[in-house]
Amino acid sequence: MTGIVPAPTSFELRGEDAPFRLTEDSRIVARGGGAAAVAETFAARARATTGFALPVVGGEPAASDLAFVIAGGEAPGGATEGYTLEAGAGGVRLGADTAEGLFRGTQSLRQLLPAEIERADAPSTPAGGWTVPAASVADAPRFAYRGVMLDVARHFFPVEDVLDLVDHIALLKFNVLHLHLTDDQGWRLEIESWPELTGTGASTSVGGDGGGFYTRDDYRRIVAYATERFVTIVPEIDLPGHTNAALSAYPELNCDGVARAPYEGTEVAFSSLCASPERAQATDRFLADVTREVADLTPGPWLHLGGDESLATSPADYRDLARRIAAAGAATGKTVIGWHELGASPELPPGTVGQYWSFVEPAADAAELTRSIVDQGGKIIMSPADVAYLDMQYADDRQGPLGLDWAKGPTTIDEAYLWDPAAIVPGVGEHEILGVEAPVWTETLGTMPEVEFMLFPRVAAIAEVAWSPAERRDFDGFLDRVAALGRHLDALGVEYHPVRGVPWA
Ligand code: TNX
Repeated sequence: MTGIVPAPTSFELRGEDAPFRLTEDSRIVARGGGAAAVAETFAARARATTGFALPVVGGEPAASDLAFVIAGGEAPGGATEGYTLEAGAGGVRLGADTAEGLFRGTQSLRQLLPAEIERADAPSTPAGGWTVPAASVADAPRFAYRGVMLDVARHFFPVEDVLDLVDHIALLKFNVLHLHLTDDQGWRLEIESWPELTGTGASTSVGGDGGGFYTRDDYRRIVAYATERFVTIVPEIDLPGHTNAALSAYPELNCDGVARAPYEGTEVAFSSLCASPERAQATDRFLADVTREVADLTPGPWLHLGGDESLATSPADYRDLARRIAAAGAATGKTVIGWHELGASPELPPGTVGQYWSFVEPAADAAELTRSIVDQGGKIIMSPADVAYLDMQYADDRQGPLGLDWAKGPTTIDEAYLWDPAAIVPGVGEHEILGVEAPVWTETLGTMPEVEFMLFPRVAAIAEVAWSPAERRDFDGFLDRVAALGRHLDALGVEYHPVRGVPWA
C-alpha cells in the first residue's frame, strides 16, 4: 500500500518499473547550501532503524544512492516549500530551491519507504533492501501556514512529548506548532522578570495533577528541535481573559489588588486583566516584560497573544486592553496573532493576524470581527471549531471518555476533511488566508497518547486541507492514503483512533 498524505500536487507511480533499493551500500549525496543538514536529519532516523552507515557525502550519485539537491529551479514554480522527487532503479533524486522544501520532500520519501523502516526495534533488512517504488512527485503547498496547536496549560506535557509531536506533525508537512502556554489553569513558560508566574501559577492544572512548566532552556530545546524540522514554534500567551494563573500569582494584576484563588476546573470566560488606570502601571509593565521575554526566546516571526472569550471584560475595557496587548506584542518586532475577537479593536498594529475559531457557518459577529482584522491589513488562520478542533469527540461508540462536544457535536473524519477554508467567511478568500490550524485543547486529555488518539487520523485531513491543491482533494482517495499512513503510525508507536471508513491494513 503506497500513498502520500497530504496528497501532492502531482504524483505518478510507475508500478511496471523497477524500484529503488536502499541497501547497506547506499549514501546520501548532498549538493547545495543546507542540503547536508537536511540529509543528516533524514539519515539519523534511517541509520538508527536500518543499522546502515548511510553516509552523507559529496560527488556524483550511484544507482544505490539518494541525491538531495538544493538549487534554483528545482521546486515547481520556485515555491519555497516545493520539491520534486524521482525514484527508480537508477536512484532517488530529491530537488528543492530551499532546505525547507528539501525537508518537506524527505517526509514524502519517508511515506514511500516501507513503514517497517520506521520501527525503533528495526526488523532485519528485507531481501533486496528497502524499496521505494518507481515514482515521480512534484509538490508545493496551497497555504504558507499549516499548524497544530497543543494546549499545555490545561494539562502540562513534558518536553519529550512535545518533541515527539513535532516529529509526527512534520511527517504530514505541518510547519507550525502553536503552544497555548497560559490559561486559567496554569502558566507554563518561565518569565525571569515575573518569577511567580511559574511559581504559584504553574502548580495547577485541570484535575490537579501537579502542573509543570518549561524553563527557558526547555523552551529553547523545543525551538531548536522544531527548527531542525522546519517547524516554527508559535508561543501563545492568552490575554486579557484566560489569565487566572497570572492573577493568582500577582495580586497587583487584579483590579481589587487581591490575588485570585488557583483554578483547576474547566470553565472559561471568568478571568480578566484589569483595564483600570489605577493598575495601568502594573499591567503595562507585565505586558511589556512578558512579550519581550517570550519574543527574545522565539526566533519565529509570530507572537500569539490570545484575545478569545474575554467575557469577564466589559466591551470598552476589552477594546482598551486589546490595543495595549497588541501594541506590546508589536513593540517586540514580532507579528501579533490573536483569536478573531481581537478584531474588536480598531487599532491593531499593521499586519496583525487573526485566528478564526467560529464554525463553518459563522456564528454571531465572528465573520465581522474576522473581516475587521483583514480590513486593518492582516491575514487569517482558519480553525473552524466544528471541523478543525481536534479535541472534539469522534462520532462513534468506540470513542471512550476523551474529548468535548460543544462545537456542534462530535467531528467525524469526513467533516474534518470536507471543508474549504476559502469558502467560510465572506470577504476572506484564498488571498486573505495565511493558513489553517488544528487546535487540540486538553481539558480532557492528560497524556500524549490521549492527544495522539484525538489528533490521528483527523489531523491528516487538516494537513490535506492546508497543503493540497483544492482540485487534488478527493475523500475516497484520502481514506486510502490514511490507511497507508496508519502503517507508519503503527511503526512509530503513535496512537490513533481506527475510525470506520478507512481501509486499515
Ligand atoms: C474554546 S475557542 C476555547 C478554549 C477551550 C476550547 C475547548 C477558543 C479560542 N477558546 O478555551 O479550551 O474551546 O474546545
